[in-house]
Amino acid sequence: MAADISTHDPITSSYRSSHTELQAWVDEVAALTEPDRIQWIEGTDTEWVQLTDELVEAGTFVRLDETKKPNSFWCASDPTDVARVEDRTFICSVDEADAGPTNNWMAPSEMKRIMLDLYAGSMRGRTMYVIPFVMGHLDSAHPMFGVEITDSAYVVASMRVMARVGREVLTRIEETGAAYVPALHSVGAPLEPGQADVAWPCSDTKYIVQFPEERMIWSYGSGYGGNALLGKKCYSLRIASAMGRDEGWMAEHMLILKLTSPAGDVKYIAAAFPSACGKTNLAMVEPTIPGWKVETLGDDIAWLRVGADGRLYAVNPEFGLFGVAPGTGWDTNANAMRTIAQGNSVFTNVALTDDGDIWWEGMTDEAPAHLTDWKGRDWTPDSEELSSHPNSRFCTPIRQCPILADEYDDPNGVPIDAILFGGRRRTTIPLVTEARDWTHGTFMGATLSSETTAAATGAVGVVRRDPMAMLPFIGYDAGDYFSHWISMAKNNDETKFPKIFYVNWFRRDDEGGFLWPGFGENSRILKYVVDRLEGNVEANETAIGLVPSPDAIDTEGLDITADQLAEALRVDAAEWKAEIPQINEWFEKFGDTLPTVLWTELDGLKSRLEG
Ligand code: GTP
Ligand code: SPV
Ligand code: MN
Repeated sequence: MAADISTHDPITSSYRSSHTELQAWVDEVAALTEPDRIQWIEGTDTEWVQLTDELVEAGTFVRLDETKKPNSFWCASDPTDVARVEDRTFICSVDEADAGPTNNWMAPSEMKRIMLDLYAGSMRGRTMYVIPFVMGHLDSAHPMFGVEITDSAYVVASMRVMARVGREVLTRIEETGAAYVPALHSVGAPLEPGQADVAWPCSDTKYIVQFPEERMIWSYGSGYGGNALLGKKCYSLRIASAMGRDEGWMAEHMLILKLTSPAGDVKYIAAAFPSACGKTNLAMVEPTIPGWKVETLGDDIAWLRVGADGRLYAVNPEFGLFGVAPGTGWDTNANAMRTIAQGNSVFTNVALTDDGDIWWEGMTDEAPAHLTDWKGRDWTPDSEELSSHPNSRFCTPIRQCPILADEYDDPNGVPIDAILFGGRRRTTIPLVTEARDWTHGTFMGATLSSETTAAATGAVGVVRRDPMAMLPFIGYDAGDYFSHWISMAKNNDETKFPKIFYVNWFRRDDEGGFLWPGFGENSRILKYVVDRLEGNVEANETAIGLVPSPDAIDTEGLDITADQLAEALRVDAAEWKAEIPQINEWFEKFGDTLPTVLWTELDGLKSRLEG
């Protein structure tokens, strides 16, 4: 990235780092992108006020009413920049084969040539922010540093919520000379002298690029969360999954929760569901069964390492929640409502009420009589369009979650007892199925399927394979990723590893209604999982795994008919036979990298379905 800094006027900077490599990178990016000024992010309250005041001044943020949502802001993106762009996301490994059949790939040199052109002068007229951050704990045995350079104050405000950022982190990087992931982001909307800015600058040209060997991220053209808050999906999943493969740990798209039984027994559960398929909701669930307690540890990402005792420990690398807004209400996710009620939050692409609060579909049964919709237009309950984009999000500090588990502060994380995979399927997949062992559980994860959602651009409701809910996030060949799952148990003591289950809250009846009420009632399935871990209940061997008979699920006080529950749990041989060719085709994509044991699992499934 050679650019001659001496030909430019010196750019004012709020700081110069003693870390020569870091300072050299910052200088190099500044020379390339030509910002007006450089601001190093400290993480102070004064700085938050400065940033948010500037965002209000620029028209990007609207300050909400202090009595309703203190220190909180409404924000509307450009209508074309509302979700992750999977078709513009690349894994630029040196060797194309290392990106595998599920990722977009371009040679690193080719991608750099294209992007250096785009970055040239891309920050003109803007401030370049330097955000030192750490994913996970600063005092972790393996602190995972990053530095994001961005020309978006929205990104800075959001990163301050989503990650531990600022002076303390920078000092640690400087004092220890630790490695960090350089993450470069530009919205790609330079300003000519005197040119007025827009509320949400972005570009029609978008690239979200990971260089796994260099542990480096370049993002261009989008301001949206997963494309622009580079500590999140780009680092903590795509880059971290490649690190995990090399170092013997796992980076997963999983929530982490703590479950306490009425007797006081504690279990830790991690669950991988695809984007907008219920992680945030389950992570904060209020059990409907008496005496059971859920506490939150994480709602989106888990890093899993084997501890000294051989168990798999999970840490949430994040510091905030970036949750799907629509469908979040007092009836469905009261704890998320309590979290945002404390303020200090950014709401993107939801509706604004006339009294300076926010609203979205599903927050309350009845919509307010008048709103400003996410596109800034008048909205009434008679309006044709939704008031909020289906992928609108709340960005809020996890510390405000009233049921945050104390273990959140433990840099070593919590030992996981069970892993749940889940997807959004109208048919075929039972409410809950248990894997016979880790390899079978890996097969379940590798063949996980789900209907696409608004979290990514493109068609919604199309069934696709989404292995381990990681399809858009595996930073290398997915076949190698499955091998890594298999080898995690092989290289360690599988008997100490979590049991694996596959759940589906989204199966429908003939009229299209959900067979299972979901949300708080999902606690009944958590209880069943504990009962299985403890050996309290039997499960039936079926072709696809261990499925409960209806009486193994606690339905006391639940409004569900015996037929509905049986239907939710049913293993339909015909539906599963129809699934086989799809799984076959899916596996064939991988060629040699698919672990043979997964073919063996498929053969076993086939023969059991025939039998
Ligand atoms: P990402 O943040 O995109 O990774 O998503 P997530 O997995 O955290 O999804 P989230 O919990 O935000 O849920 C997404 C949508 O699914 C929301 O609209 C929820 O209301 C809905 N949802 C969550 N749990 C359930 C459930 O048990 N049943 C039904 N029917 N819908 C659910
Ligand atoms: C997802 O899409 O899975 C999210 C939201 O959690 S984002 O951070 O935008 O990727
Ligand atoms: Mn997610």
